[in-house]
Amino acid sequence: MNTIFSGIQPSGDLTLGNYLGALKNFIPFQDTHECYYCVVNQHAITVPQEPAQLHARTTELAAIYLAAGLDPNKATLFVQSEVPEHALLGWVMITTSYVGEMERMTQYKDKARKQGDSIPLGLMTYPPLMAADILLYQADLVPVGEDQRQHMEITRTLAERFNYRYGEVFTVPEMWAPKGGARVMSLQEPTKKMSKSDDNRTATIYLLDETDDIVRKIKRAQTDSESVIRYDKENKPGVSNLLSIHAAISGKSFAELERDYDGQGYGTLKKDVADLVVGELEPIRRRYHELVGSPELGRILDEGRDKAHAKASVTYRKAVEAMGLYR
Ligand code: AQP
Repeated sequence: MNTIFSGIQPSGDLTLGNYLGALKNFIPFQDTHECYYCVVNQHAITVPQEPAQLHARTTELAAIYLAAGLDPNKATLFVQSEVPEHALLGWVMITTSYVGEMERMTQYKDKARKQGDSIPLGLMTYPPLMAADILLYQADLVPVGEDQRQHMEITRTLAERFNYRYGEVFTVPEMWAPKGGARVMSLQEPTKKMSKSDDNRTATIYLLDETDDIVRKIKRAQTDSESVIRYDKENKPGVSNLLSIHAAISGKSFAELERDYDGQGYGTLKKDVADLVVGELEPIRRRYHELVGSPELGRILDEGRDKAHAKASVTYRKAVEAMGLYR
C-alpha cells in the first residue's frame, strides 16, 4: 500500500481554500493508501503565535479533520510537535539545504515582506521542516494545493541530495494536486490567494462560517462589468474564482459551466455557488461542534501520536545512521 502524508497549519481559522485545495482531497485516499495527516503546529510558529490561541486551534483543527470525514480507524491523525522526530529530521534537512535555494522560495519572500526588519529565521527554514515531515513517513504522494508546488519541488531535491550523499534512505515523494488546481482566491482581491491569515474577513470564507455569512460574502464577491460568465483567470479573476469554487464542489468542467450559464447574470452564478458552498460546509460545521472538546478527540490524537512516532522513529534512525550520527 502506498503512503500519503499531508498537513495543515493551525495558524488561523480554516478557509474554503484549505478545504477545497487540501482537506477535501485527503479523505478518499484513506481507503486506498496508508495515510498520515498532521496538524503542523511547528510550522505555525514560523510567525509569532499567541500560545493560548495556538493551543486551542490545534485541537480545533484536529476536530475539523474528523468532521470533514477523516476516519481514525483508517488514517493516522496527529499533532506534529508530539512526534519529536519532525524537529530532529528538520535539523538534518536544514543542514542539507542551501541559503540561496531557501531565499528563492515565493512563500518565504511573501511572508518575510510582512515582517518588517525582524524576519523570523523559521520562515526561511520552513521548507526543510516540511521535507522532514514528508520524508519521515516515506510518503509516495503528498496531496497539497497548487501554492505548495515550489515546496514540494524542494522536498524532492533535498531527498535526492540526501540519498546521493548517504545512500538510499528516503522515498522521493510526488505531489498530488486536485484537477484544475482548485486554487481558491480572495473574494475581494481575486488575484491573491484566499488565506487564513488575511485580515479582511469579508474576503475569506471560513469552514465554520454560518450560512448567512457565506451567502453575504459570496454576494459581495468582486466580479467585473462585462456580465459574461466565462473562465478567464487573467482578465476575469473574480468570475473565474467563482467558477473554480463551483467546479471543485459540483465536479463540472469550466466548459460545462460556461454552457450552463450562457446568457445568465452574475447574481445567478453567485446564488448557485453560495448554495453549493453552504451544502458542502453545513454538515462539517455540525459534526465539528459535536466533536470539539469531546474526550474521544483526545484519545484519537494520543493513538495517532503513537502510530506516527513508531513509523517516524524507524526512518529517523536510518537517516542518522547513514550520516554517521548514531554511535
Ligand atoms: N487558497 C487556497 N486554495 C487552495 N489550496 C489552498 N491551501 C491553502 N490556501 C489555499 C492549501 O491548504 C493546505 C494547508 O495550508 P497550510 O496550512 O500549510 O498553509 P498555507 O498554504 O500557507 O495556507 P494559508 O491558509 O494561506 O495559511 P497562512 O495564512 O497561515 O499562510 C495546503 O495544502 C495548501 O496548499
